[in-house]
Amino acid sequence: MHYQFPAFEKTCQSLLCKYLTPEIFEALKEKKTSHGYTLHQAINSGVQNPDSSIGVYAGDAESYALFAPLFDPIIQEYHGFGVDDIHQSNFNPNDLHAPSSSTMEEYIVSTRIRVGRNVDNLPLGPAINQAQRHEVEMNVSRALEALEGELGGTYFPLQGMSETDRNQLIADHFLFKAGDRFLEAAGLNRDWPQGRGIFHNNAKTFLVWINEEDQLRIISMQQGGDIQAVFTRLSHAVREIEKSVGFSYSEHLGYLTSCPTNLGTAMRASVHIKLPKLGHDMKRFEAIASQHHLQIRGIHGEHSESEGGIYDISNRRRLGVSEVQCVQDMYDGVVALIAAEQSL
Ligand code: ADP
Ligand code: ILO
Repeated sequence: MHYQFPAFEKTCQSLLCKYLTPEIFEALKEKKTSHGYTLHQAINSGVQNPDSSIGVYAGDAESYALFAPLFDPIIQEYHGFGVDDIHQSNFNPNDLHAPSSSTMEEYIVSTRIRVGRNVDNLPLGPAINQAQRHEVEMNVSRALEALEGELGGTYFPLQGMSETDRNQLIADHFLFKAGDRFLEAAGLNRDWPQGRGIFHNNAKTFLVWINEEDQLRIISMQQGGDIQAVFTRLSHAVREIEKSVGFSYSEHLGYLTSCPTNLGTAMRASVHIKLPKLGHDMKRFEAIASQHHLQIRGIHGEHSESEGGIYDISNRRRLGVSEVQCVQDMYDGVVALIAAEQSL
């Protein structure tokens, strides 16, 4: 297929715009992974959505090597992680220091920690085909429905779910939205809603999204600010799932995910937290967040706005730092944000 160097506007801020030079484009434009994934597919989300912050997606493990001249500088800038660095994992809750307190409970509305995972030896979502997606859904939902105790629950496919139930799950922050334009352009919404769904336990404190941006998003969440308890549940759940599902992992990049921001731990540990005063001093808010490697989002997920002075605060780093460090970043930053809010 013949295609040309994309014409980015001068205002484009994405890492794709920054690092896709005409030379890199020429060197990579004819390349294809063994699953047939091309540069054109890898950059389409950022080309169609010039307001992207990153703009690229991998179609399979091989994409990270084949398109390395583009992916490596993006990974380096986002994670501060070099080509010779090795990812380290530590998912041991005993190594986390995140005690809850009455002050934290006063400010934190809810806590959620998720990790992304993809099944070994299959393409990632942007390059997966319909049959492979169904295979993931079938094998993963079967493994999940065999879990017991607190993790025991039911799988609900999106296909056949009523609009009312689906919208309620989204409104309650349990389920992903439909029609995300970044995922659409990355090829991640093909054959929607087939093969997608959500597993959860009765209490909805342990949930797994199947075949959204990653094949699994394993989630532990609950009301209030007990970050230690949420991390402990997630660590246990991941260990249990790993007994029956093999995940795609690289010594260098850790857990492989379709978006390079999620590589490594693939972990986003977040709180919904009331910070109405800091919300009126965004400069100070952002300075504290940046010092603690945190990201500020609105309360309906990425690319959404804050409501009623409540923000979604999460770790920004995920690669080259352990799972424990991701959550420790979030916890330490939240303590600092609460102190700043109290001083105003
Ligand atoms: P991801 O965490 O997978 O990157 P999003 O930012 O899109 O995804 O968030 C997914 C959903 O999880 C959204 O409905 C969001 O409001 C919800 N969510 C995230 N953090 C929390 C939290 N701490 N408490 C409750 N819901 C949360
Ligand atoms: N492709 C989008 C999102 C990047 C990071 N977030 C997620 C959900 N992967 C962008 O480049 O802004």
